[in-house]
Amino acid sequence: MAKEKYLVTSALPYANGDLHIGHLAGAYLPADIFVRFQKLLGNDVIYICGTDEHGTPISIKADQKKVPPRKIVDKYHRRIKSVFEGLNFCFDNFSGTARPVHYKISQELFTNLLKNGYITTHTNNQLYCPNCKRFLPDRYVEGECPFCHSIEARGDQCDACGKLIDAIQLINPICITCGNPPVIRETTNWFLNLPKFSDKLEKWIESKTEWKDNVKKFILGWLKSGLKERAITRDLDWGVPVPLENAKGKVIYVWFEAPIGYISSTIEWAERIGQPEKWKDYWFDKNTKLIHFIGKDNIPFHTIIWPAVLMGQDDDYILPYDVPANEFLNLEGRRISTSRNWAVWVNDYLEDFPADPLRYYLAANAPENKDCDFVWKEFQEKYNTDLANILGNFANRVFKFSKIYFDGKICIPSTFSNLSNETWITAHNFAATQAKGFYQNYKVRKAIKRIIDIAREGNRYFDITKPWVEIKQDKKKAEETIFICLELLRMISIVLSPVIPESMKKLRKMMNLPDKMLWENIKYEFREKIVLGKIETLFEKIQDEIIEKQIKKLKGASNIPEKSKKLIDFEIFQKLDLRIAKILSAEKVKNSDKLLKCQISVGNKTKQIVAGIAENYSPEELIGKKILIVDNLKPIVIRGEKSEGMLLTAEYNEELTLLVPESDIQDGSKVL
Ligand code: B3M
Ligand code: ZN
Repeated sequence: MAKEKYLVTSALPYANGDLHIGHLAGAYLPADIFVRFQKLLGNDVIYICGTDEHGTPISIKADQKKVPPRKIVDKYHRRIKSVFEGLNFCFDNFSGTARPVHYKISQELFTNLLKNGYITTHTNNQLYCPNCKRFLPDRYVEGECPFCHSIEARGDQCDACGKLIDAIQLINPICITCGNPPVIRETTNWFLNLPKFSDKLEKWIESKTEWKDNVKKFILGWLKSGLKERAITRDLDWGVPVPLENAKGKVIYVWFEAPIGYISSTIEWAERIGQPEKWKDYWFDKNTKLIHFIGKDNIPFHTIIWPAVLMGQDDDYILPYDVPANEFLNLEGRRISTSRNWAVWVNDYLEDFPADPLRYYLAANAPENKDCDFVWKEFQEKYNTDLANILGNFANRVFKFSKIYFDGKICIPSTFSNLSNETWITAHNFAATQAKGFYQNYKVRKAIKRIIDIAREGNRYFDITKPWVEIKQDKKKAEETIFICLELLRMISIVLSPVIPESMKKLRKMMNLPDKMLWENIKYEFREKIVLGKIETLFEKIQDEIIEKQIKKLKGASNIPEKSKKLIDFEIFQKLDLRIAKILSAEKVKNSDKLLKCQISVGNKTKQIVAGIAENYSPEELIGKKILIVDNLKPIVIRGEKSEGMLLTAEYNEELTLLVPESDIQDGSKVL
């Protein structure tokens, strides 16, 4: 069969924060599974991603932290990339949009559209904050949505109804930096003439009969209400500069250039593998199926604006073949919220668990057609039931039996009973036909169900044939049973590998099967003898304690008011001696990235405190700072350094800040 060609992308995560499970469930894990599946089929597929490093999400974060945007971007690029590695993602390239290769191609596409008459310029009214002395594009302003009247709409999009907004349309807008209402000021910007693409876009979308309903409905509705020109430049200083003489101080709008990141990351990949022209084999070959995995809030950008950018080029870029968009994932019955820290952060998860349990639960419970809920208890139960009890137990009993009675060496039987034949055929059908069809259509939940059914069938077959009885009467019969069961496990080790690659690798190793495999190996392959390798437990049960720890962590870190919070008596609080202290000097603790030791003065005494703030503060910037401390803690020794108290900080999502008095009060003062 001719190989198919795929270019698969996941939405580029903003490099302004860490990844949580909601991100994974939407645009990332489904893509990784799809790519692994296509690679198994032997198709020609590359998987492209990177971080989205521009736009107001980045510059606002940089403003808040008072650091250059580049610093934010580098930090989160690193963190996001390492999380994906921890989860065994198989990206062919993971780039970032603040790199020269991206600037170059973005500017080229912009210039080309301009030359072809698809970009216009207008001087029009924009929101301007006289207090902050700046224009307020996109997320710098919030207000009431002109469409659904939700009061939390941002200047670029309303999360409640998903509509794109022009900041100027907001009702009662407010500058998010200072809280003042903005005024209106004229400025010149460049606009993408979307109406010119209306007919083409409509025809293109109508031809997409296979697309998910949620996606098609959304776009057709939008087209019907009429496309308008959209500003694709911004008065900002962080971004890809508009490549025109008369556009000083303007950058290209992030949503114009971010999807171009899919191209620039492919170019970077081609250069990295030493075939710099190879990216064109994908982007200019009409046989390539370009598939963008995204969260549903990104639909309009990927199905209207981005295809228009591609359609307006001289070069014959391919258009998206499909844009599978998942719904949202909630957490323990609530919408995931980064601002309230109601989230499971993937870095945190990886400290306590390997990748596969999360991959499994998120895939088996994926928000494919409707919003879904992540519940820690269900995570435990799903993993323990499907993997530990059904599949793990099946593997365990078969392997154990083989070791005890056959020394781990199973020969192929000369004949098969009807039941054995039927069992093999059913399993093969579940794997080769059904699971395959489901994977191909992004129905991973169903694929998983079918695969676990194979293990269920296996357990049933084992129970019916009773090899522990057979072995006493007819050793050959017992060997036949075990042989069939090993066949089932072999199939599972292939077809479940897109979801839980590490565990399936382990399973294959126990059966002495090669790491590398192809989907076509599901079919029966004559092996005279199967010799098992070293047997280990495939899936360790997840215990209650560790789940309780997660629930505690979630509730403890979130700032959602909680009824069951432990209350303490006032007397206990009174025992704390909280004081203002002044930092006299500070230096890094040897062999530690996190710890600083500070000499502080508290009224008429000085003492030393060791604090885990080295990643957030340099010793120099601390000198002279007034801070809050707990003055009556029993001294302890940390890394060989005495610490005689504790300084108070607040922490949110890896960001930490010292608590400081509002006015310059004498050190030693009591905090009441
Ligand atoms: N960074 C939006 C988001 O993270 C955006 C996706 C870009 S895909 C080209 O929700
Ligand atoms: Zn302001």
